[in-house]
Amino acid sequence: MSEVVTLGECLAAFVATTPGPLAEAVRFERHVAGAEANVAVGLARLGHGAAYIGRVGADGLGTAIVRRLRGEGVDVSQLIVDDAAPTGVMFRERRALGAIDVVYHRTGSAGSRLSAEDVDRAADAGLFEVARWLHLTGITAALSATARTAMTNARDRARESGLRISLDVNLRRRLWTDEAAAPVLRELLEGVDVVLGSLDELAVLAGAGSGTTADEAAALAARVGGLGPTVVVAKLGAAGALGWVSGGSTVRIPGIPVMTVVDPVGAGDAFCAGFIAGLLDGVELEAALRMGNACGALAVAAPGDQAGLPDRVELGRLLAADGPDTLR
Ligand code: KDG
Repeated sequence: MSEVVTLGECLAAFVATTPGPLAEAVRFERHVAGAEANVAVGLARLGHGAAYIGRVGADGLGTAIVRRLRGEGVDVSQLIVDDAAPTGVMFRERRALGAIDVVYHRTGSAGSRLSAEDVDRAADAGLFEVARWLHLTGITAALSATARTAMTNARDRARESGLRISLDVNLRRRLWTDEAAAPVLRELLEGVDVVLGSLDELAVLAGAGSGTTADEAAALAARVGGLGPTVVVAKLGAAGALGWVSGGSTVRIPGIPVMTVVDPVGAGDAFCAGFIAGLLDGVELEAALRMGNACGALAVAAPGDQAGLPDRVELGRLLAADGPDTLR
């Protein structure tokens, strides 16, 4: 049985093989994507078993997702194959410069049909009794009304069972606006222990204006902390990360220089996996931030969301080169 439970939508991601705008992309590689699934795979590679609650379609893409997650050691016993809707799909361009655009085909997908009953079934199977951690992301809340109730049900069950809960804000502006997302995510925060996000995401959550700089990250994290969580992490990308703990102390760690960024998408999920693994290991906040940072750096150095997620040996090597040894 798994230490971590997560839920969401896993997608088949068709990623352009060459850099340039999507309009010019003619060749694509198929990857498995989905923020929560990326975190589950990252945790499994680091030796912390994860169970994934979700739905895929009864089609080849759904089969590919199930095989991939199972092959990574993720518990897919609660990943339902739903023959009433297709597996969600995304197309993603590659860019050497500027923001990366995606096109989703996921409205009405199997993944968006995730429901509170799916979480009930997972709970009946004992998932929440043995786990120590629940990881959620804002993406699931944007999928559908039923997916949102699945999240609140999972959060409430996790609280009842004494699990720690993390929420990665993960705003997806192709799914909803900041104005629509902010109140929903704030409501979901109740009972969440750890909130993670980029500066712009934390600003939306806190109702702060845009344009926060890395130097203002501590004040922004404290504002989010005022909404209830005991730990807030600002993911600063190449500039590293900042952690805030209730009571007001903060830790800032620098980024790890990456010579060639192959594919930046999924770095935030890799960070979450490394950070949560650190807290489950029982290391201090700074060491957990370093683990998250190193996982993010390794993820951007490989194509797709999951290929670069490190195992303990790879992570240990990078951390040994980067700073204090945080290996178990
Ligand atoms: O964090 C990476 C995710 O954005 C990607 O895997 C796809 O989950 C995804 C989404 O909904 O955009």
